[in-house]
Amino acid sequence: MTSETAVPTTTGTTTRTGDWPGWPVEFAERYRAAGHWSGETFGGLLRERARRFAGRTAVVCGERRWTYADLDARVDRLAAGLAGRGVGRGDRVVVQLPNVAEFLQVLFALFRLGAVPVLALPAHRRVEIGRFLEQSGAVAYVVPGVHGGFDHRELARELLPQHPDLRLVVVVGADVPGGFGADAPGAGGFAALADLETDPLPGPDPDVDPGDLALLQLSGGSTGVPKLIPRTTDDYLYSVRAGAGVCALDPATVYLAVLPVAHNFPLSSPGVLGVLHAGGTVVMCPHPAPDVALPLVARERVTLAALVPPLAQLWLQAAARGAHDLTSLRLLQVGGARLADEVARRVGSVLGCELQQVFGMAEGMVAYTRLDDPEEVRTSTQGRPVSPDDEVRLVDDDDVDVPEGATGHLLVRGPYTIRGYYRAAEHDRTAFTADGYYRTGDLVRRRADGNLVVEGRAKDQVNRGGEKIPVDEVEAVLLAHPAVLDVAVVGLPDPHLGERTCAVVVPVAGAAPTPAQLRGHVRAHGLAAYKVPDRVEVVPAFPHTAVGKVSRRRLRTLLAEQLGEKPAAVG
Ligand code: OOB
Repeated sequence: MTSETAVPTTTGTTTRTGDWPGWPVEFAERYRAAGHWSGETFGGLLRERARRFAGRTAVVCGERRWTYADLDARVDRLAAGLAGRGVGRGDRVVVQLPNVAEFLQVLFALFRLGAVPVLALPAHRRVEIGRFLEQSGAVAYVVPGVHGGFDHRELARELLPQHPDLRLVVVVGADVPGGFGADAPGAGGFAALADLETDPLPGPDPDVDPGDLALLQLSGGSTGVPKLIPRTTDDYLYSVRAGAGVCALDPATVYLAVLPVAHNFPLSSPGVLGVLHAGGTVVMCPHPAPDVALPLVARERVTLAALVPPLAQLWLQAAARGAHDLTSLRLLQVGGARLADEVARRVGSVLGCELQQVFGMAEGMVAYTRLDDPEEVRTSTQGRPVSPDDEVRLVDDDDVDVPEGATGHLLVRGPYTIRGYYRAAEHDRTAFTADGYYRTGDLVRRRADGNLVVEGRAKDQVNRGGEKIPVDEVEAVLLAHPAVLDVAVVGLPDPHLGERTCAVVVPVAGAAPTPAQLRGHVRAHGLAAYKVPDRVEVVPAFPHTAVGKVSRRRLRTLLAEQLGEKPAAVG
């Protein structure tokens, strides 16, 4: 990766490299002058916190507790080991780890080297990981041994020959006693993380340019192949710092990491990075189910947690049974998908804590309800952007601003919202406006008090309880099945998940594929399990729109009628 160079573009000069567009220089200057882009680095941040909070607990994982000094020292030892294996500044490294302390060690070791983590989710499988390796040109892949019954070493073995840039596989779990990889001892011929650790490099930390890439996040995707999201140190650290401020994090904060920590919400909104920024404690939760999470809340006196709506509902049900001491909990963040107002209203009384709604995206903008907002705002809106320099527009199909209070397409621009994807210049032309706003695909209304309400979605994506499914990706896989003539994947309302997926399939003449065969086909193709359609309906033909396109809206209505359900309130 080349460091920041100024390249003239149609919008003026930007902080772009060849691989991703940065911000126009006048914006960059404004964000620096406002103090948003502070020039601080993640590696430097941990170093400073380790000095200030040396003996305080940074992370709890099972029975293991690492102080800030421990974490910092382990990060140094791993950074030295990775450097010894040739991982350096600008190198991309796909990191696919569950919620374990080593996630933070790996992340900060890469930050310290100026290398760029590509943050895969544990649920991703051959197709997704293969794509991340290819799109990023990653030199290394960090995996657990066996997690959730899946052997990641086998996947690495399969992918290695297909990706010539990939030269190092690091296995973490094999060395955690009693941990998530205990059933699969051994790194399977790859480098075990513990064996990589070595004496810290002498001399000062490598130079890291805060304008360079800090990490690559993943987009939920709606059209084509899901894209990588280039986040710089300046912009990401600002969103973390601002989020930590809005949530009033401090050294007494004990955060339970329930959602997969690689996701932007539990990572940076303000998430585990915000907690480390504040000198608090991160408690890694090995599984999101209430019977695992709630005893941890009680044991570690957790003050803060972040959930998606279906999990919030499960927590409410479990907490109502009263078996666990949840008195330490101060704040519950819920986001990633629309939280129903009636569920929102129950959080305070059942869990005995405040609710904060969070509406954000890995591409940047994050809105929060504020801690001192009236109850009505916290239970029926998704809050307002965290930065005074977040710019929000609500427009109609022709990009004309809708009247105040009306619902429109949400466009966002600001100091931590990307100006384009990684190596995807062609796609950027439609994903962003000419003046740099990101088209979120969300249908949003802004109330007179400035709070946003998410009313629906215009993008071809299903939001399955916070997990984003690009429908055309699943459709393409189903179309490859010999018995499938045509297919449309739509979201159906689901009382628990908000939405679940239904693949509507038109078979080729004479064929009669069964739902089980088609679901098995998607799974065998190597997609993450959450993308396997929840339901498959085989129909003789589709309803079409006036222009001959399949009408997803009509399909949803027909299916809902057939199933006796209300259609999902999405575009
Ligand atoms: C978060 O990030 P992503 O990138 O997985 O998904 C972004 C999309 C948004 O465009 C919107 O469609 C949906 O997820 N969404 C919500 C929501 N929060 C996200 N829809 C309705 N209500 C909400 N509260 O999901 C994400 C990133 C950072 C913080 C929080 C969530």
